[in-house]
Amino acid sequence: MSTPRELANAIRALAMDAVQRANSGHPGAPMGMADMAEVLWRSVLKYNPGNPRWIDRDRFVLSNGHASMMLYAVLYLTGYPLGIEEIKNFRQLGSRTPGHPEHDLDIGIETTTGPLGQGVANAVGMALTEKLLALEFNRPGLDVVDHHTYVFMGDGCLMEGVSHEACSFAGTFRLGKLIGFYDDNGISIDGKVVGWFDDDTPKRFEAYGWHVIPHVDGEDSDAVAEAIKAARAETVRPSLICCKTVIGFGAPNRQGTKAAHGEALGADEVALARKTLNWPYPAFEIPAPIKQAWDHREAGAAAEAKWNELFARYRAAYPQLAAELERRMRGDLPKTWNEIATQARAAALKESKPLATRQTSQASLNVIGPLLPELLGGSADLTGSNNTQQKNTTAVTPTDFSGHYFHYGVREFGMTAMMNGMALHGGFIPYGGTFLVFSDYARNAVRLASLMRARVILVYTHDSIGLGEDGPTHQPIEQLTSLRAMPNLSLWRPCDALETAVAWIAAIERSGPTALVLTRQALPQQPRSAEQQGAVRRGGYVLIDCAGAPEALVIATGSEIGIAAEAVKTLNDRGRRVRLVSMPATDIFDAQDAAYRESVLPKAIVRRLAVEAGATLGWWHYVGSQGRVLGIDQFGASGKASDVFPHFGFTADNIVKQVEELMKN
Ligand SMILES: Cc1ncc(C[n+]2csc(CCOP(=O)(O)OP(=O)(O)O)c2C)c(N)n1
Repeated sequence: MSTPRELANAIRALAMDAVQRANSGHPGAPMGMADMAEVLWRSVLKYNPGNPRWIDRDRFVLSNGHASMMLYAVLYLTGYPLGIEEIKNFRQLGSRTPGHPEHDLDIGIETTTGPLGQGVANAVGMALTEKLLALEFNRPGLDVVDHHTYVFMGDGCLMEGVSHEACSFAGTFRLGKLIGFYDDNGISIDGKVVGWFDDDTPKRFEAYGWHVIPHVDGEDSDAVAEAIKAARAETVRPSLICCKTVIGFGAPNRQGTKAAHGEALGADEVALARKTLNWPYPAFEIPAPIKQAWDHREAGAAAEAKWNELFARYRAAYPQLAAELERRMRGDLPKTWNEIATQARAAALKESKPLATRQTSQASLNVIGPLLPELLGGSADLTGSNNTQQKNTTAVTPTDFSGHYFHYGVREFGMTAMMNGMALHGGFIPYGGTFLVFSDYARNAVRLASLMRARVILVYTHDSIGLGEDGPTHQPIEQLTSLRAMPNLSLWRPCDALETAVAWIAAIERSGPTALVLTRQALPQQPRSAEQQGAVRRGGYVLIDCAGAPEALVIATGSEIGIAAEAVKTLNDRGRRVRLVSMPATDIFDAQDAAYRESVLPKAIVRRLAVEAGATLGWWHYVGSQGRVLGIDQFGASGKASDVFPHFGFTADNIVKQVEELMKN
């Protein structure tokens, strides 16, 4: 029978061979963590390679994603549909084995990792979701939601601030089924970390309220197994297992050095490592007994069959709950969704008073939320400003998980990365609020949500200089443009209640992230025909038209629609023919067919003015070389919104003037 070390060496061999063949990649961490992985995947983890979507599987996150070859090796060895050809194609264009793991559930990859620290936060989000779903769906003797979340992290993850945000949160919220492994090898890219990372990590995690198991020899599978046993026995606090490992373990001249971190070992060193590890097999060849010992297909299918039997009993006793859990985990909206959306639109259409879009957003939430239990909100300590808490909900607290809202604390990045984990786990559509200007703090998590097409909803209020007295530190300028530049992210900047409701509906229906950019200050409600109401969903539409062919176009979004409408009416009263286009979601407008886009923005009309209280950069594309943009390419100013807007030229009079100047050309 193969020893645990031999089995772990299969990971080491695949990692060093794949990196060698690609002549690119990170052999060191996979070689150092191979024994930990062997114990976890062969003796602990609950999974079925034949069904990577099994809802009660344990979740595994490789936060130190540069160690991707460890994960690919394990997925191949245990029998996921990831063949040896894919291992040989490591890092090649079009392979399933890219440089860093990319969310790919068909082969068991739960989340995209590589940007260090975020995997830890994803794992916290997953563990949080498991705890919420268990409370909501489990019934006595029928624990159909009952799994752990495991995460591997390295020095890099722990140096990153986001690990602090997420791990502090996990400790406070007592996520007892979260188990982290710290790959404590003392090395990062620049060398020995002691020169820049000398924290007492066990003490740090104890201070967070974690259960810490320090000083485990990560290359001793018995010690690792013991530690995992202790971690699983702790049900209240999350656990951190601190594993001392040797980076590049087995490569005699490279192990323990920074040279093992991020480059191929070289043919000679690979040959020497084969000797050291007593692994005499050719590259990419795993002897049958070792492959067999790793193969988890049968055991995994049996584990799932056992759960299926439990779930059948659950379904018999609670048919509705069973169907609901399955629906939620599939991410399908309820059958009643169209009616819910209709209600939200109808409620918005009833509004007549000026309201901030953060208020109309709250109003939409109050309609949709009670009918859509998976919609789970929170805010990074700006609940009263973001208007994110649905009426009649209470917040989840560390000791009471029956609530339906999260106070994430002042942790924009952690919140967003945790929401990614929640969305990926399945069962919830998370949304979270902060000020638009602080989206920058969270930005890389927004980027990963976009890369993974995770359904998270980012509620960004205080969307411009219109927030007033808090001044330039809080007034976003370039954020709209920079978020719009992000592939796969949808962004809405609604101008009133109807556009806000439509934005929420679009966000909920979308498979991917959406940012809702909302005002602090009140905005008037715009009148619309039934056709215009329907066109809001197209991201850009004619809000005010003139009699006859327009001579000029004004394109505006959000809070600038009010003054633009006033200006266009004035111009048309003066006998001009000017059209106003409302463009709440440029990405959605851009995705419309050419005929529709032409009908809204006819090419023949070259006199165009875009109006938005933000950077002008993105608007030239819409106004062309003969157009103008009324925007802001400098930082804002502290003062009353009613003073700051005119200060930067945002008045109906100035729009009239700008259009008249355009007309002179
Ligand atoms: C946010 C982020 N910053 C920088 C990097 C580049 N990077 C990749 S690995 C690494 C060092 C990580 O050190 P450690 O976690 O100790 O990994 P090990 O050396 O053990 O493989 C860095 C800086 C990254 N992937 N993500």
